[in-house]
Amino acid sequence: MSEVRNDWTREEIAALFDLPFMELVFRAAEVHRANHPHNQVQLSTLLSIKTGGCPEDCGYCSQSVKAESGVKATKLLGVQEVLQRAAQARDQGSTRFCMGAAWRNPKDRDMPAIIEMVQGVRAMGMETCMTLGMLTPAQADMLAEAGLDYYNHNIDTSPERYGEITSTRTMDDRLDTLSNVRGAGINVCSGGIVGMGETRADRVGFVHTLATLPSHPGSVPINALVPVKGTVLGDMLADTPLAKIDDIEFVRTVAVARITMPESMVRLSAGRESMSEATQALCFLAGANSLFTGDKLLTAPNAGDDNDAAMFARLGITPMPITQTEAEAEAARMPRGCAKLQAAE
Ligand code: SAM
Ligand code: DTB
Ligand code: SF4
Repeated sequence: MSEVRNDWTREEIAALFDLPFMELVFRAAEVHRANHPHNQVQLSTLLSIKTGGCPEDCGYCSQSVKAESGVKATKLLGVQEVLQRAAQARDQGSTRFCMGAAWRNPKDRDMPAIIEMVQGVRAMGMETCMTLGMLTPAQADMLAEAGLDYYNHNIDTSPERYGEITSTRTMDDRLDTLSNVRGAGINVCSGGIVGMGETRADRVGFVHTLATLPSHPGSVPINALVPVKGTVLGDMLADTPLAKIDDIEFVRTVAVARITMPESMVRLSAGRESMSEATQALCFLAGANSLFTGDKLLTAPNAGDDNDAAMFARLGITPMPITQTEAEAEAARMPRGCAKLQAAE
């Protein structure tokens, strides 16, 4: 097992990024093998339970009201429809069901339906995850009470760059919600996006922010920007193709996340649809051990189950059974009273 540290410095993280590529990947693979079954990858499935019309202005997102992406706003899906989709995902081998809503924050009137969704999906034997925007401590407590396993809330980029990507909230707002989630005893899922035209220093600051949280997120999604026409960043990338992140730098980011957060699940998230199988294989070698299944993310296309099954067969990867991920979740979860006490300090 590797030592779990929360006192990483930016200099240490920058030095990891600077390592010769083979050395970096080798070290990341060592950390991966010491902490996880290295030929297994966790399968999670995403469902957009409320799409589009979001009042926030995240420059990458097709669901912002500010984007001219053609994504239509919908109402919150009904509980039965969500449960049906979860059952399909479970039957296809997925062990975690992540429900996403294009909200700045959930309204109290939405909470009863959200709670029913969590309870229903959990009753099917899947791990539950929600991503609904900012949460108050009381809302986080309600979700914990319902049995929610994970809450996804990404920090997206470095603290320095955050204001250029989103202006309707701050990085501190994001960190406050993460603290409310931790305080309620729910496991944190937090990561971000690379390939938004950021610098290496921003990627260092991004990983540093995650790796120095009071406890490492149980899951760390690393998204490669899906450039969507009509969004600020999608259009910027279309005009300046050189800003696109190169595959080796993407793998470096995965490797540094693995080394600095040895026990976390590192999820290869958005962007796989346009990523070669060879690059994905390098990411798995560098410690990525989770991905999203299916042919759709929230609004953007994903690799698709058939392609993934073929890739797993070629690479000798098997889906991670839930017993493994549940055991890790339990290990990562603090007793609720203890978490509340710590949050109150
Ligand atoms: N509204 C909630 C929120 O912002 O937390 C939940 C949904 S939001 C779509 C979840 C995450 O998806 C974002 O934080 C971002 O990291 C990622 N994401 C959104 N659009 C993306 C894109 N075009 N490419 C890559 N990642 C994206
Ligand atoms: C995360 O980090 N990536 C997922 C999940 N958490 C919610 C979302 C990816 C969204 C990709 C763009 C889209 O589908 O609109
Ligand atoms: Fe809204 Fe989330 Fe998209 Fe930002 S990332 S615009 S908060 S749905």
